[in-house]
Amino acid sequence: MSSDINFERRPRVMGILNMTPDSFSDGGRFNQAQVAVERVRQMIQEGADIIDIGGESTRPGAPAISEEEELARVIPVIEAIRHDSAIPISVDTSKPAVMHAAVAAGASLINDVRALQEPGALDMAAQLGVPICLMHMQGQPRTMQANPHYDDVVEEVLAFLQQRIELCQAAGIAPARLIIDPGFGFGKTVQHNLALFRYLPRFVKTGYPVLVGVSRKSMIGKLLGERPVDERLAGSLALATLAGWLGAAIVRVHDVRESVDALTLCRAVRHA
Ligand code: PT1
Repeated sequence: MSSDINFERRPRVMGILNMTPDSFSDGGRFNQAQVAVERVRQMIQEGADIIDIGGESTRPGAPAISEEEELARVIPVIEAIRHDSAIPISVDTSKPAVMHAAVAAGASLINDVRALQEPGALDMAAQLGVPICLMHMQGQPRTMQANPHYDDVVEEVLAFLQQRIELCQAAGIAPARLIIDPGFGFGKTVQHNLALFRYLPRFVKTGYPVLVGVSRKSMIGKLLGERPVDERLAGSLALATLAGWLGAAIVRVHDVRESVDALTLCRAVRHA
């Protein structure tokens, strides 16, 4: 578990595929799957290493959705992508039934923003045998930005992830299957997010691969003076580059081509 190992290759780029209604205004599940397959083809061409598919919006203020709705949003899309290409698929879910159906449909990574805390999730993940990303969140998406509080955000997030890792091991999940994520924007102020970013090496030093998701997030908007979401590319690339420099193993992004370029240059300097 050497922390230097993450500098050997450029970080993997995880391309985001949102199957939430805010990203698809028009109805029709078949049409949505077709559009999704096209978008995935494009991200593959741009150099994506993994595609992350989520049906539950977890951005601040987003409401919970039912299992039925989440299954209907993601499973046909995973099937369509699996039929079209061999790209590794990650499923962004906290629900055991969605994890099960997604892996059966061809997903090979579980990305859980609730770190397997939902009833049945830990046992389901153990049983499915795929890698798992454990993310930290304070609260729930709908209310998490109301009043985030920590005495020491870095220590508390690290301790939470260590505790989840231990519970995973007790449930029979091998450490080699685990990825950790500080959860940028999930119940955190801008100052909390910056502290976590600054101390990313503490997470890297655990030896677990670290996933960083900051693409287009409101912390970038706030740090640039309330910049709207469609004007956050340069900010997103700056943070993707820094994440690579600090040892992140996976960077979760909307803008795949630009992020691959940034991380390729980051690696070139790292190796000079
Ligand atoms: C993430 C992540 C995720 N982020 C992982 N999965 C989202 N592993 C979804 C904002 O402040 O960072 N890591 N799945 C998206 N969630 C958010 C949160 C989107 C905050 C936007 C914001 O703008």
